[in-house]
Amino acid sequence: MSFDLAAYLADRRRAVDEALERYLPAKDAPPATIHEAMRYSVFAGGKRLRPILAIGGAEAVGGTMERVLPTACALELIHTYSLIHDDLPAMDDDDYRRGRLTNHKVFGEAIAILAGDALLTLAFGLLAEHASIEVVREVAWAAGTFGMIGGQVVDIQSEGKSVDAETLEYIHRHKTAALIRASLVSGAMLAGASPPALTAIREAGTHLGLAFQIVDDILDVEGSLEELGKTAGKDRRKKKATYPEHFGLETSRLKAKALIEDAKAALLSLGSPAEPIRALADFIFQRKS
Ligand code: GRG
Repeated sequence: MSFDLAAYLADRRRAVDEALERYLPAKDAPPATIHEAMRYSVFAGGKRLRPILAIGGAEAVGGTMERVLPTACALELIHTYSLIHDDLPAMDDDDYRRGRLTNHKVFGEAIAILAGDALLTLAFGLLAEHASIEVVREVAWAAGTFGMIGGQVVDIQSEGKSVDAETLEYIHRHKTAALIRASLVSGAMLAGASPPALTAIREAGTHLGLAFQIVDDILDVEGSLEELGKTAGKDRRKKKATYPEHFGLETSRLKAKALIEDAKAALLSLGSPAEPIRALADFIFQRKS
């Protein structure tokens, strides 16, 4: 029987949402505005891809979802903080995210900045309490200036310029791929993965992360506000460095597909427990939102 990814995603997403519900401060806990703003963006929908990858990373090496749930939630909180800040007028200046108005459109810029800061702070609090020091380090590097923030800096500095393929790959590997890889790796680390298993997971995460961002670039060209939950076509209007702009749509699709196959090949040595991540790899390529 083939693996039922839809059921797997629905089950893991429910568990992640229930845990997030527990970890986020109550909407009416004072000062209520900030807690409402945090919850507004976290519970606006979202695929929960990073937490599910953390769970899949653990399960691939014999671990359990329960052990990694707080870390999985921390990764989603960091991701949500990056979306809130990325949407600010000083950055991408977006009105829609996850199918609703962006955080600053509802709560104002000051609260949106603080909501992002608060989610990041809460995430590291959760990691400190429930993860290992190795995982805290992994996530900190992935989210920081040698990871996501570094990629965002080069992305912003490249707007309106024609960048070479190396810079484009640098942006994508850092802005997006670093946190995706850290998600898989953190789950596997907490589950006590052996060094060879961790190497395989790290390699798969590197390929998956880059493929994810290339597909994101393609969706920005081909998708709509209804499908994506955010304004489509923004990359072109903002003259962003993207794969379709640099290589064309068809070559970008081929590159993403090759990366997905590389990721699946890296996971072969882990056998059937890695089946959910292999199915997730295909999902990343086929997704429409
Ligand atoms: C502001 C520090 C800082 C970093 C911003 C990741 C990032 C860097 C910005 C997010 C904006 C963006 C569109 C990034 C490209 C790919 C990406 C992360 C898309 C959104 O991720 P999904 O599709 O979103 O997993 P959901 O809503 O499903 O969780």
